Amino acid sequence: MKSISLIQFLIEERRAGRINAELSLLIEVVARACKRIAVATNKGALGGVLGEAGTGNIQGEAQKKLDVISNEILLEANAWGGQLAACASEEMEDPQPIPDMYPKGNHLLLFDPLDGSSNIDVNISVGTIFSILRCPDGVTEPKAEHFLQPGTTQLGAGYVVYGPATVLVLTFGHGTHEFTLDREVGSFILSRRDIRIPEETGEFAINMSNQRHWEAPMQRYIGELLAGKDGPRGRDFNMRWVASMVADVHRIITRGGVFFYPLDAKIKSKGGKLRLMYEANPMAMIIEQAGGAATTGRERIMGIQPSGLHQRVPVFLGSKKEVEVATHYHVEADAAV
Ligand code: AFP
Repeated sequence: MKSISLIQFLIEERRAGRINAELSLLIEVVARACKRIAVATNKGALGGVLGEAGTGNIQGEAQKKLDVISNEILLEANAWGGQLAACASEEMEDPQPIPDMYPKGNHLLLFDPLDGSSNIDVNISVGTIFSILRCPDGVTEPKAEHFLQPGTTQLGAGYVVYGPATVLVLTFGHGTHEFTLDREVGSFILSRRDIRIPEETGEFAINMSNQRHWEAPMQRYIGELLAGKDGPRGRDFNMRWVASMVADVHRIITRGGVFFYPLDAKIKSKGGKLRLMYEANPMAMIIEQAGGAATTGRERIMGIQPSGLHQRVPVFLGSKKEVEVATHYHVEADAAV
């Protein structure tokens, strides 16, 4: 089969009228920046990139050196291109405007530059997650409130997983597609077009150590999976938990499955663990475009009107049937109160 590079794919999509030139260029710039992040990440201990940076981020989390390096790579790559009005990042409290010496564009880029960074020092896959919004008309100096758009308004979303292979998964509202980095050529090559996630699955991902803190409907749902074929579900289930959302989601994109980061008593006051704008929303778009579902356990993630740039939400995403069963248990429990 003739290999199709990311650039060829984007040109095809532009000719088909499914993407415009500015968005296409932006995706290429982000993909190129992620190749540089892959090089930095793959150096491991030899690159002096492991360990703590000695700084903290807006989330109050200690930053890894690669968190900072990845953030800088994405900011630098996107400064001069002319497609963006501003960037927002998990690593920065406020949006970063495009420097005045460069032309501005009509897009807003949000990213988690290195998701799963607590796994870096133990050489487990990590990734970059990004979301693309339109900058409101007439806004030349975007502030945080200009980013607060529901996930349904995303023009595009993607992630790159830095694993045994470096893989980009991308959507701009016309299906979800996968590109694998050909390191010898330095190009992302189309490896799966129009991915479909099976509606049924026998595999779930959750951090079981939080079980005693979960809400009752989550206890019920996971309890039924653990009961296996002798329980109400009548089948056995397998469990995985990488603790890198990008790696867990990529497994689901590849073979189906369902991922949960539910509310629990420890994080209830924060609203959840994962961030809406640059983790939950982009992953929700990717999953929905692949035929899956993504909710908070009570509502569709992409329907949420954001209230803050670093807002956190519970995340249930993946194979549609399991997301629907778990969500139904929560809605039913709320209605019974
Ligand atoms: P880090 O980026 O701090 O490693 O957090 C990763 C993450 O945001 C997401 O990628 C994982 O799914 C989730 O946190 C893992 O959370 P636990 O460490 O509580 O299992």
